[in-house]
Amino acid sequence: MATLRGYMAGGLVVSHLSLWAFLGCMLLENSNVAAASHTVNPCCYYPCENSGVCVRFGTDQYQCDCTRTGFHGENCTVPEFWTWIRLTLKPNPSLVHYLLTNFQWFWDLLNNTFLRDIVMRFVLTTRSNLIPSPPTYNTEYGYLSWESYHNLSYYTRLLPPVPEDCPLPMGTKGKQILPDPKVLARRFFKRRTFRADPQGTNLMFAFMAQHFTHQFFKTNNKTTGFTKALGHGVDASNIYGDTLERQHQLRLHKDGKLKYQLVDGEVYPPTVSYAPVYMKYPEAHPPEQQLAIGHELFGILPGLTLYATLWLREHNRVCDILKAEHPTWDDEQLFQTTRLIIIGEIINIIIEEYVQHLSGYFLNLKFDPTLLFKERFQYSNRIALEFCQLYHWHPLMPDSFIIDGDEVTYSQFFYNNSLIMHYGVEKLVDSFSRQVAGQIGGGFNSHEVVLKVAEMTIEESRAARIQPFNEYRKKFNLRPYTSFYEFTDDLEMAKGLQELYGHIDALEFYTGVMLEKARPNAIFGESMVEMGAPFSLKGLLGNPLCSPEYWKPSTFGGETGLNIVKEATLHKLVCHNSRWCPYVDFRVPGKESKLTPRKPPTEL
Ligand code: ISF
Repeated sequence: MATLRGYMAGGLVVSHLSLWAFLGCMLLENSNVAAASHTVNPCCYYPCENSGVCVRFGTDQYQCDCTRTGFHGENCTVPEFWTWIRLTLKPNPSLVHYLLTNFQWFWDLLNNTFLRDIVMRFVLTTRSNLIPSPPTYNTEYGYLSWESYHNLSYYTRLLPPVPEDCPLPMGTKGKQILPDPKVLARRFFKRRTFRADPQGTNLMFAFMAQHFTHQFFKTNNKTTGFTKALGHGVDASNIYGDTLERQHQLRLHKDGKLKYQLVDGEVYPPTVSYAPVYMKYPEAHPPEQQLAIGHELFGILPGLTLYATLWLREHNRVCDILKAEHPTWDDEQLFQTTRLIIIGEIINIIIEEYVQHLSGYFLNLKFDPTLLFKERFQYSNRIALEFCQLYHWHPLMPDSFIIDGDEVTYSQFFYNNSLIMHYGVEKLVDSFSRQVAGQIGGGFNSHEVVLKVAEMTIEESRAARIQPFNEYRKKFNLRPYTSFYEFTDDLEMAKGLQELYGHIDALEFYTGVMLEKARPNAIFGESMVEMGAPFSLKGLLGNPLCSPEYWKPSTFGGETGLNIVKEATLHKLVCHNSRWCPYVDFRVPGKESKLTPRKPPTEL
């Protein structure tokens, strides 16, 4: 806690703040807005820096708890000696990013030495250390509470909500009324002409992003801040269902396998008549065309059904392999062990290919849980509302879909499983891998059909009282922006945002991460990576499978199973489960990774 002297000095700051609060109230009264009291909650000023915790005392006083922040002083602004040394030596994130995305010759050398492990360990620990574990706040509790820790139905929160009694929606800066989400979406999010992602991200990536993240982002739309995905991480509930009941409906109960149907000799997810689970389809949709999948929404897009089909085939393929080695195992053990292998495969593909692509790094990322065995690291994870907000990447969606040379519009695409059966897995993978996705960051790139989602995300952030973008910049060790002109290079946008928000410190979180200028030749801006990567890596490595207790051959039924996990690739996922092997990658041809291929295709 701050010292007595610190606290007294804090009192001085408080009275200073109170004057402004008083003026604020006058203004409020003049503009006929009801104010709860004449003293403003001092925590509305976000006075505590460097992750200090603001606690209100009395009515107009506060204390910053700087414990273990490495700082002291009333607002946790004075670095301790070692903190000062660390900060002085620490390169800024833009420089680190520049180094990691340039000097290929250097990384090519490093990737083949023990230094790769050291750098990878450093990435994992520094990123994960930014995520509190055990988790802290949630939408209901802006202070630590047992309820918040214990109740898994909440998304956690990295920063507490803006206090209810603040004079302005974002605290003490900006306008009385936040901009209309519709206006924000139409003016700054809406696509003018399609802007391809400069990193060459394709639709295979876009659908993977959606398929993968929907296992842990299942917002309960009835109340803000709640989730239906109680696994809080990579649990493959998008494949196996998020309840035991659903899982049992999807299982064949023979040899550990999942139910399936054969169409022209090809394996596809079963119909809902055969595996009776709830799937969201338009009312008139005939049951024999409704496919039963782990996630109830995955019938919406054939890209998601495609991944559901691939994972279904992979699950049943692994069951056969396990059964051959363990003829005595019952259905349950084959199922459970296969599920662990599938989860391991997912984590591997996500780290070594998906995140590798997203990062644009020349450092060869490595999925190796043993890297953390000597580190202080908690094997647990709680999904945060901020992570969910960040991951709304709808600008990835193209204007239309080009499948085997045919142009397919959105209305022809939605709920249309016949596309999968008509073209087959191979042609879909090939087409999605060849079609470039939209750039996520920088604004003006959301297709009309997904524009509503941006609006809803902004509405959610308001209902949840998410703190301003600049507060999150500080939380993730980034310098807060001082103006909209620094935040974006687009003058029209800077001017518009200034007009609507009134102050850069009142800019909202989601608007901020999406509209921030993208890094040169990158898919999005600095904040998306610096804020998203910690959540992402903590979620992947915090999985129980990566813990010393689980990460051993026996967990996966022996060396064979462990090797399937260790050697999983997107290429194998597709080519082990299709008649012929299409072009498959997370980026369009011509933008292939300049890194040495992970596993040569000949190994298949
Ligand atoms: S997810 C995400 C970034 C933003 C969101 I939302 C990642 O998954 C990601 C994770 C790690 C990295 C990049 C992207 C790299 C390795 C890094 O840590 O810088």
